[in-house]
Amino acid sequence: MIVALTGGTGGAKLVEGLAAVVDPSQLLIICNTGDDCVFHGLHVSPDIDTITYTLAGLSDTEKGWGIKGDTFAAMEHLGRLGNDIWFNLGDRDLATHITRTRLFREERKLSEITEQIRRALGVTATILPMSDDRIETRVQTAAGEISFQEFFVKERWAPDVRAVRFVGAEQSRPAPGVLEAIRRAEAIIVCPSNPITSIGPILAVPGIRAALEQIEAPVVGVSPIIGAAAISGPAHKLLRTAGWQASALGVARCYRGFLDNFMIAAEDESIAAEIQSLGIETRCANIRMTSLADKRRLATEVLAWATK
Ligand code: FO1
Repeated sequence: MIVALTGGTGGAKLVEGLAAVVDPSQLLIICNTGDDCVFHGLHVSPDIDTITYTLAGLSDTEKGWGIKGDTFAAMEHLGRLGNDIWFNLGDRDLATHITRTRLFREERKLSEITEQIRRALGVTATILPMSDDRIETRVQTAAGEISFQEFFVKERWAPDVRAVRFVGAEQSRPAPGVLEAIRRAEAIIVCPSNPITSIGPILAVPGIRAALEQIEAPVVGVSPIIGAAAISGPAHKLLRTAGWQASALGVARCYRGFLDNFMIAAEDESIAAEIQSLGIETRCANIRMTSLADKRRLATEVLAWATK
């Protein structure tokens, strides 16, 4: 089983490539849920939905989230009725959140709900939330503490960030199957997601980081940063806030202890030796993924390295 840790749009691109080059029944995705939020009374799990839609071939790969071709009639009318509509929920996407919210009311766990929805959409790969417990990423800015989505979407990640915290992580437990999947994996892929707000919450669930450190199987990461800037989103900003250098070297130091191999951008060749000196095998590649061919190529390179 190939196990991938992911969150956000960057991770979903590599997952799409992995699913195109391995038998999806041999792929298990552990998803960040720190971005989860409640809008209009509905529970939204953005990173789980992005992965589910991606693997179902439904995702809007242009935007990187939601369902391709979705309409926003409900959003428009919600706005007309005076609701906040800065978080765009498409009409088909709303069906997912309505279903998830109903199942939560019927006291189902997030992992069970995720399984039911991915099976309904014909997804063969296994998708696990990092935890069934509620964990909320909160971002502290000069204007006070806001939710991750208020920071990322409403404020377009413009505010300076003083700190990020994962409320509920300390008391949380890995979702059923997460630790077993890590222990039995042939290889673990850390996708090019935001190290602080996508991979960080996964590592903050007690037991997950230790499991990654203990396993024999290789843990192979792909850098989400080229030079000093994230390929997409605020990773460079949040790395600095957390005291790490905003570079592939900073990410390597952040993952030190469980990362065995690190694929970085060809543009970052000058820091490869320094990452290597951390005891992390380092390779340079073209890590940009704009086409499906890019995603397949990078996934093939990562898997060849992870399963050699
Ligand atoms: N991102 C945006 O930039 N604007 C949006 O309006 C937006 C809506 C949205 C709805 C459902 C969903 O699953 C994701 C959505 N996202 C939106 C992306 C989301 O903020 C990110 O995917 C993650 O939370 C960041 O990793």
